[in-house]
Formats: sequence, structure tokens, C-alpha cells
Amino acid sequence: MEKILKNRLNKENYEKLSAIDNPELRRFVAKYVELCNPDRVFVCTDSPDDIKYIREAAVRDGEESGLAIDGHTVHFDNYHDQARDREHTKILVPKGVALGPIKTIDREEGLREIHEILKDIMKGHEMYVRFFCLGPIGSEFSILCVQLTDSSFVAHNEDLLYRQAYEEFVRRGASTRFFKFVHSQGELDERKTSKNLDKRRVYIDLQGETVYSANTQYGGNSIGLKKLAMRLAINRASKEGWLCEHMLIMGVHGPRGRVTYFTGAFPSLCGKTSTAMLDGENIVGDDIAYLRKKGGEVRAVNVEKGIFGIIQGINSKDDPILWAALHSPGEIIFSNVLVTEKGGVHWIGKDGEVPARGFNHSGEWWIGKKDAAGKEIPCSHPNARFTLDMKLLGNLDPKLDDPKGVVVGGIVYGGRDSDTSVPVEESFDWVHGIITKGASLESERTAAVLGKEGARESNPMSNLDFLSIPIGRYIQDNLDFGKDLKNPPLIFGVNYFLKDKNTGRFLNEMADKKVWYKWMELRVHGEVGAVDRPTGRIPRYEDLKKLFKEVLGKKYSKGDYVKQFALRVPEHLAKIDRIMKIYRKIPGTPEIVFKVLEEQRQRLMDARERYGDYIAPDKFSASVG
Ligand code: SPV
Ligand code: MN
Repeated sequence: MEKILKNRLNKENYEKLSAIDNPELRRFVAKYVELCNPDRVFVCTDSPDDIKYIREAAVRDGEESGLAIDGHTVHFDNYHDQARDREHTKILVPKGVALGPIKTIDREEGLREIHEILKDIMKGHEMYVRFFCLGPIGSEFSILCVQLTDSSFVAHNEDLLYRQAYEEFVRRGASTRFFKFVHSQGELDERKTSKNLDKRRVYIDLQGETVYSANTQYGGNSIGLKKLAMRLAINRASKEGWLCEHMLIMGVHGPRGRVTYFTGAFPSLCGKTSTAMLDGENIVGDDIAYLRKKGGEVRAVNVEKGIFGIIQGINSKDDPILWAALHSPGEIIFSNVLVTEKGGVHWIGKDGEVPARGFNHSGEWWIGKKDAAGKEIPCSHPNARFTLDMKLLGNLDPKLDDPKGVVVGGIVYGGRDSDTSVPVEESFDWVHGIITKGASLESERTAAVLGKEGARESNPMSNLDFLSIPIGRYIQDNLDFGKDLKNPPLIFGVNYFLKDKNTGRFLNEMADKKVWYKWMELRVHGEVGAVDRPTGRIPRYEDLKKLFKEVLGKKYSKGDYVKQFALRVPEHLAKIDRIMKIYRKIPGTPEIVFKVLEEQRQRLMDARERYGDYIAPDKFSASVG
């Protein structure tokens, strides 16, 4: 093993690696240097020179190209490699283990297959060895990681997204336990995008806490510390009694200078980043949170320090802070957007006119260009993204790097739901919230996953794609987490996508969500009343009227309130049927899931008997406080 490292690393890089006294690390690097067979190995110490080397390598290798604004670059993924690949992402399991809808493969067979794919895969390429920390440095929440990749784009992305940890590895030496990631983009075509998509694989080995990813560049498949680490963390969390969630973390400003922290789970493309970026509030994170119980409270840290966000729809009016960052000098990687002749970028839903031509994920592009199936290609891919370090943002919360995390006052679940749930609703208690909001989360499918858009899918806690343990156990973990809390966070459901039954138009404007968060903030502190209904507690009209005025300077009519907050009984009953049907097929679903849903069904049927199918909010009596 030592011989491999000595032979294959030059003196400088050998010494950099040797500064870390960790035999497990040396074995790991040696094994994959030998197997993947790169031309060169670069060990990144996080020194300014090393970071610069990676940034420049991305342009030198052709994985990124410079743009007009200083620090901005653009990267393209293969036309057919634009999103997470559910089909070929599998958990390696011992013989006979099944995880229901979660894709698995026999561990030995999977290891054999992926090691065959990885053999000599880095020939002609450079391997980058990088050290990071998921969560703040020096925190009991955090997990150290090593990434091996031959993609400078991946190594560069991680630099913006995660806390550097070479020094931490040096300091901790042999006692370090860490997650391992091996990634190769594989052979590239002339556009420097992964070519062998038939051999695209993401295999997750829970036992070895290692993830292998090959023949893909798209961030959700390739950036080890993002969704790949999540599968490992969910497994570890389940064993250790904490939670790894697909959640944003934000600080909402309340009265008298108070800041209350919320976490929020939303499937991709359902307003998660824009919620985390809500104008006037603070962002802690937009994608992944680790939650632990401390002193009877729930605390959360952001696993990341940057954003790999969806760019579609970002405009100057709804996203002023991101808009400013995306138009200022600074290190930003755009992916799969439209690039104009002058080195500008454009995307679906950006202010201004769509340029007539340019260059995008399909190569040369012009308005009206069609794909092989005759479908018009939009200017940017709907899942086109940007990567930036949150230090570029004016609304970053000062507690981002607090090793103790932030105290969670409220947890929010939201999906894309055109016809059932109200814009905001509080659940009756932890168990009711976890079951009817979290475990019952559904969304109309979006472009973040390869496949058909629009179909309604169940997505427990918006975490389904990342689960590495049986769903039933995951739900039980969530239920158990609420036990013995002195001060359990309130659980809310939100829906930004509700439509008018008659006109089919959205019932809310994007900005309205600011009001929902202010209302939830007050609820956490018991400073505003609510209306109890069969499915949860909704705001009173008077309170919303006041908040709309204060927060948005807008008049909020009773008519709007009634339309938005009417209880749609048939849709709710249909949803309960759908959810029950799904959970009945999932072995190990906790019995209480059925009990709580059944009780909710009964409450809805009683209400329907008294008031009919569609029930105005004022039929139910408001409570005070
Ligand atoms: C998501 O789709 O939830 C993302 C981007 O955050 S990805 O890295 O693809 O998961
Ligand atoms: Mn995500």
C-alpha cells in the first residue's frame, strides 16, 4: 500500500497526504489510485494555492468556462445527465434485505460491478483528493469526509459548498472516522460531458460508509457530500438517535428583535431555496440539516455552507438577494444555463427577453430548436443550477458556523399541491404533524428527477430519494425524536401552489409566503390565535389582514381568505386514501400512522355531514392564544 502511494504520488503530494496520520485514509487512497489509475494525483490542503489550483483546473480541463463577470464560470452536463438518476442509484444490501421502494442491489454484486466500472476509469485524468466537514468544524453534529474525484468541477463545487477540513484531519490523526466518496466522470465527449451514460452508477455502501459514483457529472449524482452523504448520514443517524433531513434552516424575525429558527422540507423545485432566501429573514441553509436533541430542545446545523440552487424562475422582483449575487463579481458556477455570445447567461423565467441564440446543454441553441423527439428545447434546462458560497449573500445568519447549532422553533413541510392543502396550517401536536404533514407529504413531480413531470408522488419528509433505511423505521425515528422534548417545535404544513377550483389560477402570490412565516413565528411563541379544524389549525382572518398590511403593505380581503382557507373535504379524503394505500404496502409502517390518519378521516367526515364538501373557515370557531 505504501508502495503504491510512493510510486503514484509525486513527492509534494505524498508529503501532503503523509501529514495526516491515518492508516485507514492511506489504505483508501492507495486502493482507488491503483484501481482508477489516474495520470496524476493532487492532494488539496486547502491552502490558497491549492484552492486556486482546483479552480483553474476546472477551466483548464474544459469542465468549466469563464463568463463575462469576474469569478463566474459555466459548466454543462450531458444532455441526458441533467438530474438525479433514481434508476441507477442503489443501496448495497446484504443478501435477502429489501428496502421496499428504495432501490437496492446485493452488496457483493454491486461492489463487483462498480469496481469493474471504476477500473482504469481515471486514465488520462488527474485525481483530486479533498477533505471536508459536513456541519460546522468542531461540532458534535459534524462528520468528516474524504472525496476522491477526477472532476475538477466536482472538487470546485465542493469548495464552495462545504467546510474545508484538511487541517482537521491533520489535527485528529488516527482517531478520525470519516465518510468516503469515490467519483469519476468517466470518459468525456468533445463537450467535456460524461459519455458512457449506460454505465452511470451511484452505489451506496452503508457498511463501509462509502459511496461510489461513476460516468456522471450532474451535481446530485456526483458531489459526494451532498445527496450521496445524505444516504450514509440517514443510516448513521438512525443508529445514533438523531435525524438527517432534507431541510432548509432559516431565522425568521419576530417582534422585539427576536429571531426564531425554522427548518423546512420541500421536494426539489417546490420553493425550498426561495423560502430559505425569504426577503427580510436570515438564511442558515437551503438543503440539508442535521437535527439533535439537546437539553429538551431540538437543535439544527446546516451540513453545507453554500447553495447548489435551481436557477429557473429567479427574477429581480421575487429574489432580490440572489439576483444581486448572480450579477456581481464573485465565485459562482452556473450549470446548464444559456450562455450568450458576450459571456452573459440566461435562464427560464429570468427578467428580460430570451436571447435569440446562444449555447446551452443541447449545444448551439436558438429559439424554436427541437430535440430528437420534436419537443422544443427551452433556453436553459428546468433543473439548471448555480453554486455559490453563502458568504456572497447579504442575508446570511450569524449562527451558520455555531457548533451548537440553532434552536428549532418550527418545522415546515410543503409540496406542490394544486388542490388540497391550505397555504399554511399548524398540526395539533408532534405526532399529528409528523404523520399528516411529514409522512403524508406529496408533490406533483418536477424536473429535478429524470422522468415524467406533473404526476403526484408521495415523498415522506421530502426525503424518499435519500432514504437508506426502511421507510417504516425512518418514520418511527421521526416519531420517537419528538419524545421527551421540553419544548417540541411546532409542525406546520405549507402550500404555495394552491389553485382556484374554478379558474385554475394560483390563489397566492409568491410574496405571500412572507406572511405565512411571520404568522408561524408568532404561533411558536403563542402570540397569536388560530382556528381549529379537522386537519389542523389555520390563521384567523383578522390576524392575516394585519400581517398582510404590516409585511407586504397589502390589503387582504375576506374573499381571498375564504378561497385560500376553505376546507376541501373531498380532496382531503382522497389524499388520506392515497396515503393509507401507500403505507399499507410498506412493511413496518408504525400502527399509529393508520390510527392518526383514520382519526383525521373521521373528523373530516363529521365536518362534511354538518357543513358539506367545501367549508368556509368561519364555520369553525377561533381560539384565542
Ligand atoms: C435536490 O434536487 O433536492 C437538490 C439538488 O438539492 S440535488 O443535488 O440534485 O439533489
Ligand atoms: Mn435538495
